Order: sequence, then structure tokens, then C-alpha cells
Amino acid sequence: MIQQSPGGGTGNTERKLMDELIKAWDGECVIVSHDRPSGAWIFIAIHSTKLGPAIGGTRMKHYSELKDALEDAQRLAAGMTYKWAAAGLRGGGGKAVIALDHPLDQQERASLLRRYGTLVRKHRGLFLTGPDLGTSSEDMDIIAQEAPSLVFGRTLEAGGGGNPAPFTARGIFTALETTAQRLFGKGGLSGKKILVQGAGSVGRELIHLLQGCGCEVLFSDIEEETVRLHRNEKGLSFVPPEAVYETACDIFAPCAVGGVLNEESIPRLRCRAVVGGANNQLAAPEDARRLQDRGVLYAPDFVANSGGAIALIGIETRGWSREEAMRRVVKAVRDNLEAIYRTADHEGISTDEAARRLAQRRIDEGAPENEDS
Ligand code: PPY
Repeated sequence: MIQQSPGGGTGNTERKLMDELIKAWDGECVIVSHDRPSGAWIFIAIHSTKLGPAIGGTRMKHYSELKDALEDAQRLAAGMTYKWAAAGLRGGGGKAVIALDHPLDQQERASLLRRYGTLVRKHRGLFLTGPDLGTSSEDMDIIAQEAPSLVFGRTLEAGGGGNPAPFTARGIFTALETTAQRLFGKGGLSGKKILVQGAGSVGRELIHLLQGCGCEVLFSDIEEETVRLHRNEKGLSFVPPEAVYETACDIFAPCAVGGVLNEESIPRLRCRAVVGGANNQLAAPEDARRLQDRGVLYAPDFVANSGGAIALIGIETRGWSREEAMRRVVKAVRDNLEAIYRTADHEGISTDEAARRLAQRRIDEGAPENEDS
């Protein structure tokens, strides 16, 4: 539950922390709205519009503190700036967070999404959105009723690109193959032990792809129902959440929450590489160096998980078929990651630093659309 004073505002300390977050941020602006009927707070963080209008998903969930919702929006928006730039697409970085005050029934949820759609429309194309954690293609249909042509990832029936998860998973799978080839040579992923943290919409698809190529898949999740399904029906080995970091595996694939690679978890890792789909996997920039020092090869998250974003933009603005989108995703992720690993090696820098340099170069040049991506 969001800490609120009786007047519905936030407490003084929290207010100060939020002031600090906004002052310290290197992004352009944050649009803040309090949705009175539902009590939800909405943050639309616009990190950079240098390459184009800000485009990023809408995340909807509960936060134990409101400042965490603001910080999430800001960090995720910055990630989108790098994601679009690295992919060679003309999009700016933005992300929206709808921080729920209490659980909503279907009707309340739909009305909130409509009011949110109106808010997006009022900004006249500064920010375009799509599905993210806690929102679906069906939710995008509702938002798009109020904000036509500003929403990606609507249902196929409504004429949208649908659920991006299969494309995101394919991109992560490609990142795993590219990384395995670098580490283990020709045999690649075959026979390798991969630990997938989080079997949600993307994790589930990834597990399916890994099973199809002769990997030994371990998984972890916090949802009882998901654990039951994967353990009993799919026969996968389950790793309890508290044992994930010290479990020996070839590649660790975080596909759940952000911030899992930190000062405390990195020394415990027993894997050769980290390649996953979660956004903002590094808790702090220096964690990239910590991984490097431990000899763990890290596929920068905004490259490994860019498949969904690339596919939705291609399908909805360039007329790509789903097959073509899949091909483009594979090529973009593989080419970028190979270049990043090469640069990191040559320059003796972390892979995260190499990926940021690649993206920053495209931002500084105001890079034209990469027709290959
Ligand atoms: C992400 O990749 O994190 C996204 O937010 C994907 C996305 C893609 C297209 C529109 C909005 C969000």
C-alpha cells in the first residue's frame, strides 16, 4: 500500500525523496498524475526524445512506497533510450508506471485505463506506449480507445501486434546462443544447464525454446501455481528462490524482477554467464565490473530483451510480417551482442559499458534508422 497522509497526499519524507529522485535524474521530465477515483498514481518518465518520441511500456502494479514507483519509471525509461538506440530504431526513451493503491475490480481497472489513455492523448505524441509488467494487449485496446495511434501491442483482433512475449523470448534465446557460442564454441547451447529465474509470460516461452535445443533447464518462480505447472507437468527441476544465486549452472537467465545482480548476489553466482530478459538487472552501474571481475559474461539487458520492442515497432509501423519480425529480432540481437562482446574484449571494458557506448554513439550521431535491424 502506498504510504499516504490522511489528505491523500504523500508523507513529507517520501515527498523529499521524490524531489531528490527528480532533481538527480538525467532525463527530460516526469509527468505525474494522481487518479482520484482509483487512488492510483501515474508517472510517465520521459528520459530522452533525442532520437524520436518517447516509447515505452506501461507497468501497472503495487509498490510498497510511492518513491519506488517513480524510481522504477525513471530507470526503465532510461533503459528504453538505450534499447531503441542500440536497436538502431528511431524511438526515444520513456516508460509509464501506474502505482495501484489497492486491488481493483475489472470495471474500476478499465476506467482507470481509459483515464490513463486520456492523459497519454493530452500529451499529443510526446509519449507512445505498449504492454509491460501487469498490463496486457487487452489493456492496450482500452487505452487506445482514448489515445488512438499512440498505443502499440493491441490485440491482433483490434489490428495491433499482439503479445510481444514470443519475440522477446526469441531475442533472449538468440542472446543465449550467441553467448554460448562465445564461451563454449561450436556446441553452443546443446547439453548446457540453463537456470531461468521467473516463468512468467517471457520466461515460459524461453523455457520452451531451450527445451527444444537439448538444454538442461532449471527454473525458479515465486508463484505456487507456476511452480506446480512447470515441475509436475513439464518435469523441470525447480530451484527454490532463495537458492537461485548459488545454484551451479552454465548460464543464469533472470526473467523476473530487476536489480538481481548486486553486491550481495554477484559473489554467490556459480555460472559462466548471465543472459536474461528482466529489465534493469544490474542494481548499480558498478555491478557490471563486479561481474567482469568474477569472470561472468553479462549480456546487457537492454540488448538481450529488445526483441519485443523491435518486433512491435516493425510490425505496426513498417508492415513487417510476424516471420520477418522474428528474423529481424534474431539478427539485431546477434549482431549487436557480437559487436558488444568484441568491443568489451578489445577495450578491456565491461560488456555493459560497451553496450552503452554503442547506444550513446547512435544517440550522439542522431543515428538514422538502421534498415538492417
Ligand atoms: C520494453 O521492451 O521494455 C518495452 O517497453 C516494449 C515496448 C515496445 C513498444 C511499445 C511500448 C513498449
